[in-house]
Amino acid sequence: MEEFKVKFKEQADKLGAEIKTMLQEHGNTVIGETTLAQIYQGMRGMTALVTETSLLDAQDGIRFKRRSIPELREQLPKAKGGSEPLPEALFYLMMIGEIPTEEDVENLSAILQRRSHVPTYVFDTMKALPKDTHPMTQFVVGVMALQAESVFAKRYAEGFSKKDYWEATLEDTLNLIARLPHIAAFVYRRKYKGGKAVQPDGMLDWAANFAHMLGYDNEEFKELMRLYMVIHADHEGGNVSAHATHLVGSALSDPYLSYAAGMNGLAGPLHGLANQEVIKWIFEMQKELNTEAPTAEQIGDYVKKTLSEGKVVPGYGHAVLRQTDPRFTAQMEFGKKHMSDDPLVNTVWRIYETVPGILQALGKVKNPWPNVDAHSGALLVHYGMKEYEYYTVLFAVSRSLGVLSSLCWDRALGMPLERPKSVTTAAVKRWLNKE
Ligand code: FAM
Repeated sequence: MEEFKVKFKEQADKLGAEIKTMLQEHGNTVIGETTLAQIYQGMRGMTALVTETSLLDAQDGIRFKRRSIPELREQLPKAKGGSEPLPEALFYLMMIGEIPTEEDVENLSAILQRRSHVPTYVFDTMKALPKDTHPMTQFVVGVMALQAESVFAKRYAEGFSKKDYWEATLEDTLNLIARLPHIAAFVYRRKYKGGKAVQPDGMLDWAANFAHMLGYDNEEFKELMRLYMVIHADHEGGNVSAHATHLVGSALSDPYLSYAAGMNGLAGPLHGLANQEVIKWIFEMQKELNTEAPTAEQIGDYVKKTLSEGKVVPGYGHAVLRQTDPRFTAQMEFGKKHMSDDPLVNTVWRIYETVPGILQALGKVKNPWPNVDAHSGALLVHYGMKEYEYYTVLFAVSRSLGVLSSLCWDRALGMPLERPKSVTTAAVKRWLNKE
């Protein structure tokens, strides 16, 4: 068995034993209360899930095994000559719980390289779709076609022991993560570059090879992809894509089915699709105002117009965060380092100076600050990737690292079927003696 798998199993067994003891001693401890409002309002603030990979703090943002985004950028191994963290290293951290050595990361990159072949029938299935189909739909169809390769589904059909679920889940996870950049690049090249594929380069790390297959060989773009794949990977367990993956996985649907379910959620405009909405909104503003660099006053008027039309300002607000998202800040730092005079990037920064005050003044928006999606598009456009409908696919490739490592933890810890209780409003009225 690969050393990576052995190490993960050791960690999982240790944690599993701790949880067992904890539940024996404290299983009846009350950890919170639920109000009527919470069950009608998207379960905000209701603690109801366990996710081992990351934890979100409303003020400090996301932490992966206690490491913040700035700490990850500093501590995770980098590519040779690069200064951004390697996403393989983050995956290792989420699975093993410690910062990997350079050698650990090289081994993991090699494991992924070996597993990266995508069968032709997957591409043929995707080719059957009209080219103008949304990139997220093409991507998820590719993932679903690949489901035929699931080791978990095959072993389950043959009949296998519960104690081996984790290994088949990890097999599928590694295979899927290895193959996703190929499926994603195929969507991009097919839809926007006349179908001309770029062959993978086995010498490159996972994110750099993805950039290469997309057709971007600029070293800075590769660095951007490494950063992008790290910061979008996970955001604890309650967000739509993580929760959907976990929920579907709890039915013992294999990792392909579970991940595809999560990515259908990521494709929603209030979640991952917001990154395409942001750049679309900025392009429309530039067009309407007939300038590449609108002033703060012009931006303010445009924001008010957006709100008066009953629309949200994309890239601003968050269900949990109550501060500027550190993932936004990391991208801003990348922008300052590599493209400080880019007009579009400067517009993103001017929007940042303008929007929070306006949203705050509405009195109802709980978080007026930017989230991860407010910045990502402008960086991509700088390197020539203007096809904003594609952006959520990049997010999806990155999100695989978090939601699939979580799924491995679910299976290794023997997490059960998720089945919360629901009620009708008539039942609620009876509780309240209104009927
Ligand atoms: N622009 C205008 N109004 C906003 C707003 C924004 N950016 N963010 C929140 N509001 C409104 C919201 O529509 C609601 O209004 P009503 O009461 O009239 O329905 C009110 O403020 C209270 O909402 P909230 O409690 O502050 O936010 P929620 O927790 O319900 O929703 C978001 C959170 C992210 C869905 C919401 O802030 C939003 O729609 N933002 C814009 C879309 C976006 O950027 N999504 C990406 C989220 C990102 F982190 C990700 O998943 N990738």
